[in-house]
Amino acid sequence: MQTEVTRLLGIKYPIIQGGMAWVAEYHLAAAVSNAGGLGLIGAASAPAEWVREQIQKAKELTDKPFGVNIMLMSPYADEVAQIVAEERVKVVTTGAGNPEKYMKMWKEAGVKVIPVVASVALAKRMERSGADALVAEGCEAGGHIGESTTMVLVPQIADAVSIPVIAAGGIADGRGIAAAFMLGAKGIQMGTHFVVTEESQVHDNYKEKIIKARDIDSRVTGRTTGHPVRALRNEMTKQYIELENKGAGFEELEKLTLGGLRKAVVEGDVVHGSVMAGQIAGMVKERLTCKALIDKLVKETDGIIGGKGFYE
Ligand code: TUI
Repeated sequence: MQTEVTRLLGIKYPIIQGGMAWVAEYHLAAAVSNAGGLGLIGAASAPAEWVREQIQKAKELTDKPFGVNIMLMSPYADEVAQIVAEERVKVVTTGAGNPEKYMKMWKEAGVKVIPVVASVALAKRMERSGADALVAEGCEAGGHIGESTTMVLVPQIADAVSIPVIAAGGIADGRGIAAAFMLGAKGIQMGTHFVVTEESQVHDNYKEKIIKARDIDSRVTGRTTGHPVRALRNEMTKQYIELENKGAGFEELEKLTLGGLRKAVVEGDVVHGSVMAGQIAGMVKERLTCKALIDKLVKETDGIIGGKGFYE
């Protein structure tokens, strides 16, 4: 599965693990990179020194390339951006904003820059600012999302830019990967399936909640506040959506979700916490090691489109 993405990043397979807040720590990132994909450490809203430690620990576990995802709404984004350059991390992905102001610093440090975008407008702007590739993330994804689905976003972005596009949102098996290639992607990013891998350090309750999820168990909160977030339905999403329907304001709603992701991932409170996961949760039925998962994905994808000219 050699594509522009594997060549750009120096990896074996064009499969990237999403930089999920609280979930994507160094054990997971190193396991994905060791299995031939690209592992990411999710900086989320963590302090910069935590991110530096994570990078150093990942370097001890793998000699393969790995990356850091910077959540641009973080109060520590400036410092984390600096650390990524100092530590000569191979790849940075960004989410929930526009990373333009860091681009020059990263390029000078030899860091490959892959912004996550949810619109054609931002995709074009990122290409102009020097991005090496893009992740086009559809609203099937978990966490903070945009408006368009992967099915419509990926081909429009692939047509609008000449840098490689990596599809994300709604992909959990070889069929999804093959479909992404047909839409014009040269690689894919997956989050939810990696949450339940053996190497993932999240609370068992969180993994079980994903494995038990059905097709209809996904909800989006925060559409009224302009911060839509996809999670599995539970008491928190129920109360949130009820309050939204009653016209509650941002501050009241925010109280309900504050610290909610940590509560679910670390403490295992999947009733009142925020169990962010993609719509694809209903398809995730087994816990595998990262290597077994990636090998399975490659085999399935190859079985569908291998030799048809998509990996070039
Ligand atoms: O960033 C994500 N997904 C995330 S971030 C996150 S952390 C969080 N925790 C609690 C509440 C809310 C968030 C959880 N999941 N995905 C990448 C992504 N970026 N999706 C959409 C976007 C995006 C949206 C708007 C990127 C840029 C943008 O506008 C930028 C601009 O200024 O034009």
